[in-house]
Amino acid sequence: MRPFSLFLCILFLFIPRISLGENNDLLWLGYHRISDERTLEQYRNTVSAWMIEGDSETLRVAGEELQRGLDGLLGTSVPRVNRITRNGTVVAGTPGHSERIASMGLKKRLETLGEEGYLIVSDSIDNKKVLVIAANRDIGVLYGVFHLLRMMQTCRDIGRIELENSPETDIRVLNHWDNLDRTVERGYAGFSLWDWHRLPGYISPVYREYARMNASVGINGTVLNNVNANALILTPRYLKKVAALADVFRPYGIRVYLSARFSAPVETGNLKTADPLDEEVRAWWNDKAGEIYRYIPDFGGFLVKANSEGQPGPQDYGRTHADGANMLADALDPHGGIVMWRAFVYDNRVPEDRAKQAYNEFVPLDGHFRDNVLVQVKNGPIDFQPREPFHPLFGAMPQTPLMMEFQITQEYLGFATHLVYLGTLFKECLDADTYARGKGSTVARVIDGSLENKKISGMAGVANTGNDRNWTGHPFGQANWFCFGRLAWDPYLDAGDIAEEWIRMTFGNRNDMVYIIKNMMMASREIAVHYMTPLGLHHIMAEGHHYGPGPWVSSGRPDWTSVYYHQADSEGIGFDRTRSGSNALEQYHPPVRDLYENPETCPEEYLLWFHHLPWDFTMSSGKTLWEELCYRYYRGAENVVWLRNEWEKTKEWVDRERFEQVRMLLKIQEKEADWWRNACVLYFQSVSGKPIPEGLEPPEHDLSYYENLRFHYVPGH
Ligand code: GCW
Repeated sequence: MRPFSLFLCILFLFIPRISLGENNDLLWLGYHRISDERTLEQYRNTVSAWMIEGDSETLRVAGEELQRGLDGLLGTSVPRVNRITRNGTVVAGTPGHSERIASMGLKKRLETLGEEGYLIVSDSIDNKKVLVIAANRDIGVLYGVFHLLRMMQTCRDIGRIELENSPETDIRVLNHWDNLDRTVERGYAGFSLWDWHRLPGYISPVYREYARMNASVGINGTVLNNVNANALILTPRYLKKVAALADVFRPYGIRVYLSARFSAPVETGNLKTADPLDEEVRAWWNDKAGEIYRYIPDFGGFLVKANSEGQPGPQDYGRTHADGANMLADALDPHGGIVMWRAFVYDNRVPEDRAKQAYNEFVPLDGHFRDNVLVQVKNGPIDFQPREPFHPLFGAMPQTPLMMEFQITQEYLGFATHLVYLGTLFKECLDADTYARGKGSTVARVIDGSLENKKISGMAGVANTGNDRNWTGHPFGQANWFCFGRLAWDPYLDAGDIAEEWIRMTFGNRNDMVYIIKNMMMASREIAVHYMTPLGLHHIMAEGHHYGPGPWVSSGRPDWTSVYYHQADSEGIGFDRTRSGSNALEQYHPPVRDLYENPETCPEEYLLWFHHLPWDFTMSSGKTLWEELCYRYYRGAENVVWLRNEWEKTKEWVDRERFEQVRMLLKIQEKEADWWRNACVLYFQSVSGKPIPEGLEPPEHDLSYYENLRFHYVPGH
């Protein structure tokens, strides 16, 4: 060996073996050794061995997870045992497969926990202290394992555990807007995770990791393809690929669903019509369902976008959304499948405020859907804006299970470039009181079915994943995926607590670091609202790709322009949705309606959503509306500088790779926040004719500069 090569070899031996990007890849399941020695000591005394009783694929992965988690967190190999000979053995299983667990007198408690629930209790068996994870089904055991590991990852006391847990909703799904060519509509983290070309022969290890991550936060389903659907997904060639994915996901309790294109019988079945009342069409869907279940015996069902933004649907044949949904529901019902029918419908040929149209279409259909149909409603009445009031359909369809649709991918919140924690956005909606059945009728209670005693319930999140090595593009995008899962499982959790869990699991448990990052996350959404759409403004982004501001957009389909939504002129600004305007407020129950109807009592964050007001309207701060608008834009942009400064403080604690990534992204975010502020303030000034208040730094360029910016190949479009 040449001396230089020898030197390189020796050098290599001394280089620490960290693979680049490893922390990013592992997401929140890095299981790094507990750094606090006292906690470590306590954990090592409490957990010294583990056993899983019974045998199934799910129990096998639960065992693998325990092994991986405990070894990592405790920094030592924790043995699997089959007898309890020492204190600190974790015993996991179901009474069905474990006599030990069956004899523990947990039956009554387990009865209330359903198929997916579990309990974790400290107990003793044969005079030895044990930690028992018990569930009715294997999947509950896996969820219990993840719960115990999460407690350890977040340094919780595990000395004496006594807890029961089960999900509040039944269907907890990601919606992938992934196309068959691997592009992702509104995706900002690379290409689709699904390698359709090489499936089913090649099973990427990513699929299993994806399932693990989802299971760790309680997600139990995935809709693989875009709601703007390609009918090919329902053909045998693709069903084989779908089946291969379903096989990988199954042990983790993840069911596969598909977006169905309503016109598939015409496009791939050679029928002349897709009319849902036509016998041949109905027979085609029945056969299709049978075929799908031959490939995927536990197939979940269909998600459908119909008669929306150009997609085909039952209205093409003079039928209703219920006719369409019920036809598919009938086809799936014998196999146990469900239909998630989207309420995101609006039509520019309908001379009505877009915000009112879904309610107008769907409320009359309440009570007309089959039992296995859920109507999937976006959180707000327009479209995933930085801030929207809750959708009035929540609380208006007592006989229909309504599923929540949140958007995890940040289409309107800075793509995968801006640090925006969505926990606060999700919670704002879930906690909102619809007053449908008097005070306390929160959106969360509509969604989990408890308000009207629904038999089925669910929550969907439009995924932010892609084949970027960190899965979500922005390292903090991971928190939004995590948070969605936690809230789908339990919509009553606190956004701050979830943020804190994620930080601890992802970056470690140093309290000073956790404190800083949590504050950043908790403030981040409001900051973005300020520099993008303060005071209830909405839908003023650039056309089509939605990258950056576009308050001037005024040509083309009116309900796709900005001027339609902000209605700014020399007199004032805002969309009048009170009685004197579109009266969208009539769709809300009286206490909400009355509160919002009056600009003096309407929360300022929704002011311009519901009111058109003069520029000199006096705000609670004493400033005029014009001044307040300007101040908010400036405050939003300034606060991004604050975010950057806060992040700098974490430098010594966060690993270098992620620290640098976030640092670079925050720099871009700062520039883009300034861009939003400048473009919007200048544009609104051009209509209000008012001066930018003194003390606020004048924008760098003039309005025409911002209006003329053009971008090519914007992602996600
Ligand atoms: O938010 C809008 C998006 C479209 C999307 C549509 C929908 C999948 O701009 O890209 O289409 O909503 O939710 O159907």
